[in-house]
Amino acid sequence: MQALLIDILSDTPRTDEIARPQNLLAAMRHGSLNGGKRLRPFLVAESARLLGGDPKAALRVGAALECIHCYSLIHDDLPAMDDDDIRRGQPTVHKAFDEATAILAGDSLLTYAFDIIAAPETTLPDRNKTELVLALARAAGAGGMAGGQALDLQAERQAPDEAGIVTLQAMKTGALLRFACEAGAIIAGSSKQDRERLRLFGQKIGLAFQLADDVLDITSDAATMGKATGKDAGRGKGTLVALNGMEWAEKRLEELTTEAVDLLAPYGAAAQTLQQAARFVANRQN
Ligand code: GRG
Repeated sequence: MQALLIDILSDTPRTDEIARPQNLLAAMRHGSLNGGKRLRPFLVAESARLLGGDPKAALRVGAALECIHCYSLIHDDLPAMDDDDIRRGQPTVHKAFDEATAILAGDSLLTYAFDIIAAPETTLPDRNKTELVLALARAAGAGGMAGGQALDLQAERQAPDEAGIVTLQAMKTGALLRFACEAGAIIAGSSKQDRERLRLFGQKIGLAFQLADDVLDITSDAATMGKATGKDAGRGKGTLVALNGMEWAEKRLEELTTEAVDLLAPYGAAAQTLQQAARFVANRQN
């Protein structure tokens, strides 16, 4: 993954590109090559492997998804959004460069994601590529992650109820994780039933991921997380943990993990790694 991203973000312009400004590329590298768990590409690779999809294509789709994830972090850290100085234990992109460069680095990573999938090096049938582009656009756009971020900003002015928080989180964090798992089925050209199963698995993981994040915001520290903690309470932000308490959150995390693991039971031992990933998401420490 790292080698592929380094190659994609090289200074050398590709066919039909005019030039690659070095400062912009450096900012994109800063925001995408400096650490990170690479959870989303891992889920793409593993869900594709489970269903017999091409591993090289899965790696490229994983890289595309990671570019979108990194763009979202760069923009989320901007003063107009979450206003953070540290991400992945490093200065955020607007701190290491400047705000305008951080905006453009995010824009360019977002755009590269679709370049990576559409490029001839992603050796999948056109039909599968189109489905991937459509599913990723919907996961990242106004009806997915970006829309979730808009609802999150709105929530600072008017606290949503529990259903509102679940919707916001399913969009802001869940949509990309759901896509990560569904992408494996699209890459493999799987049946509707397999695709739906992986999509549901991704949905459970998405809910668990955000719930764990809300717990860690209270229980962890900046050194472990590589970013500021205690921000939700500081802003009086309505999270499911704030609403229902820590004991409820721990029980809900267990429920979601069991539901996710059970969804993959029909695949037997071949699904073990994805099932472990579901446990990791709920029990992660950063
Ligand atoms: C700006 C359009 C736009 C969207 C921002 C992703 C996001 C939406 C905001 C990030 C805020 C946040 C901390 C959300 C909690 C869940 C989350 C996405 C955490 C970071 O993901 P990890 O833990 O990060 O997978 P690494 O660094 O490991 O890749």
